[in-house]
Amino acid sequence: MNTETPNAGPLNTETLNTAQLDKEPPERDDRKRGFLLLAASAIVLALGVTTFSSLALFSDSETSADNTFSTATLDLTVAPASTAITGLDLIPGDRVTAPLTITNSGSLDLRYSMISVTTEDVLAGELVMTIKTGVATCDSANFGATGTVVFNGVLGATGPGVNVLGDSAQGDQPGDRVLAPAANEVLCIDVQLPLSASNATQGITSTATFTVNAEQTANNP
Ligand SMILES: [Ca+2]
Repeated sequence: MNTETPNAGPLNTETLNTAQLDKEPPERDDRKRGFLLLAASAIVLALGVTTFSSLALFSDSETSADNTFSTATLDLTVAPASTAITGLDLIPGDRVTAPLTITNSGSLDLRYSMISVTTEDVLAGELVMTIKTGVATCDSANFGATGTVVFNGVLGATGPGVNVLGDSAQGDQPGDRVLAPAANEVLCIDVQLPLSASNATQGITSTATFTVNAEQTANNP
């Protein structure tokens, strides 16, 4: 028994130390419980957030469809396209009269101008051309009775020609004429070789080309 006595101390000491380790002070127990409660709360909170995000979010979606864009057309028609007016073997005092119809065949307002270019300048410079709109009957006998004069001058000239109606330069110039979509107007053209024509005009042939230029009126001052 005595031989075991010297070991009793260390054994007891070890037992005591173990007991001390297992039994923590009351304050530390409280802190541990608090920590565990916090951790559990955090887990519950995290689970709660996850559940809320995946199951309880309302949403909605709507559309605005058929947003279409297209462009208009600018299209001018001149009729007849050739030999609108012809005067052959003229002598001083003769005149010829015929209509030329301008039609807006496109889908937007347009303004147009007209240039006359001839194949020579001598006869073209002595032939007198008068253009009217609103003539009830477009022939030589009735030309003077109705309508409004929109041009009075020579038949034309070699290139670049003569501005008969308005100006083909971009924009609105005096004499430019406006036509709405599907609208048309008849230009009644009267050409005469005046009694005062010079002898130099004998035996000459002059051919005129009337070129009509159109442009949009909107966004084009
Ligand atoms: Ca113009």
